Amino acid sequence: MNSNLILFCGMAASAAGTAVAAPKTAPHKQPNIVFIMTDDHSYQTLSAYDRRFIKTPGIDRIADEGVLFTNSFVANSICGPSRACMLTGKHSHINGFRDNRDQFDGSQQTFPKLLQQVGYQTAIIGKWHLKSEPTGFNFWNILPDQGNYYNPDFIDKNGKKRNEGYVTNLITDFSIDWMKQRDVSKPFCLLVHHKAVHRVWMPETKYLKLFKDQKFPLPSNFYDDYAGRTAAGKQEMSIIKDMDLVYDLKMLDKENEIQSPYRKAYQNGEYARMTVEQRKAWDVVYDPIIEDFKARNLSGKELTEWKYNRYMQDYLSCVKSLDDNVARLLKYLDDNGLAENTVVVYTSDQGFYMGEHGWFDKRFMYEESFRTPLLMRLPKAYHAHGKISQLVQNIDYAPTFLELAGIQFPSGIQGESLLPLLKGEKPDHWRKSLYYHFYEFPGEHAVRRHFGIRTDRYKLIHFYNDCDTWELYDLKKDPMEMINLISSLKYAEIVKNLKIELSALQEKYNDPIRLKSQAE
Ligand code: SGN
Ligand code: CA
Repeated sequence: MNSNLILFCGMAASAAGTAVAAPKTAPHKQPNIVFIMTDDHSYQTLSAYDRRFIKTPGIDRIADEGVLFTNSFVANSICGPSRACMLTGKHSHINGFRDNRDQFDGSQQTFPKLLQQVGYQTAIIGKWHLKSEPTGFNFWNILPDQGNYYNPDFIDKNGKKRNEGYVTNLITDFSIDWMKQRDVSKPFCLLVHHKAVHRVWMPETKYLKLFKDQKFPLPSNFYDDYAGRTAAGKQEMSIIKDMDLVYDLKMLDKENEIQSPYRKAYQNGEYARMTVEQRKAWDVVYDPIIEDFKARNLSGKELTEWKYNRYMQDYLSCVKSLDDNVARLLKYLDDNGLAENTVVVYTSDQGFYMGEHGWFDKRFMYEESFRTPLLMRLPKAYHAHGKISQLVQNIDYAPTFLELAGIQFPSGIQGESLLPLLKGEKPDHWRKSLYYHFYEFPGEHAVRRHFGIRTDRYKLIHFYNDCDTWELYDLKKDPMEMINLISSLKYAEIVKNLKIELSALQEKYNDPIRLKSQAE
């Protein structure tokens, strides 16, 4: 076991945190909640945050008419764990779902269950990825595991059924269908949880050509050499090394000349799911790209940059369908008199690398995957508009939804209600630092286990398990996190104080894995 850690085995997973009193007078009747979450949607590809790559007017509308959180983060940057944090308002070591191989304990308290107790109708449609059957929902219709882009299977209480169509459209169709048949006398909470934009980024046929001829600028740190960052050098999520020509980039040549260990996985997987018509539309666009790619016989830097571009083209096309569908959902709320009393939330289960550090995927506590988009449109009674810059985390959603519904939420929830921020207040006591813990190692993409703390300016990370390293970043001077300052004498005092604060967070959140002493 790593010398920097003490494992408090058997420590009760009792929850830290304080109960928050219910608002004395509810500002209005219980609002409906539409909680839209996408999978792996980077803030870099959402124009409310970043206008370099794509315009997303459908999603941006939520922030234009509401608020945009500019410092929104997750607690553990990977799918299942993120979802468990959101449902419970608790960190992974408390809700028990540390990595994607775990199974969610559905008997525990979640915000949908608590909403049901005060009369809400609850539903989840789309990606679930928590293995156990959903609990706390009056209706659920979920994708098995990761789900598929084309003609996906969905599972509801009656079993599994294949549905013809594109997954992002289907999830929206089913969500609207559910709203149509709900009991209109009750408030509702609907979780619209998309599969897109998860690997392997299969665009909808109508958008196959959208970015076909577009070139995207490489991030400034694309050719990172990982100097001074051991764990970053050991990952397996590099566009150069790990992004597969056939599986990820769709170069399934008929002549079977492009070598790939994952050829069959793509051919018998997503590609095989298409109908004859869909595949025809697909091949009409991809066959010439494949032909051109083979003719150019690229290597070295040229091949790398071709791969980056190809990745961006498919990823962004999937974002386009998401944007259309968010616009469609908002229109349904408008057309049915629901816009005024419905909280609309848009987020992703984590951020994603668009080539920063040379990567795709997530997991690291570095900014691109630690951050996640968060946009909210509020009922009339909440006055905040524009940008909210306080540090917020996905464990905050559960207490926020509960407080919006007028529930005095039970102690044990570790997140903070965002309500004061949504009312336009600037509370002095707001958190000054965030805690993060990632566990999935050994595992796909080989990101080492780590925990850390982030303040508005600094980030301290400790990698452990088969790695024993510390990293410090001064985010003001080095926003791309290229210079590890852990050994810099100039920062020694900052490191000392951050370690003290990190220890305090581990104690506050009751993490059984802790620093042995603050002095380390
Ligand atoms: C799959 C992907 C990985 C991805 C994990 C977790 N491989 O295993 O690239 O990191 O999901 O993603 S794939 O070959 O199946 O596409 S998560 O968002 O569900 O956590
Ligand atoms: Ca994800």
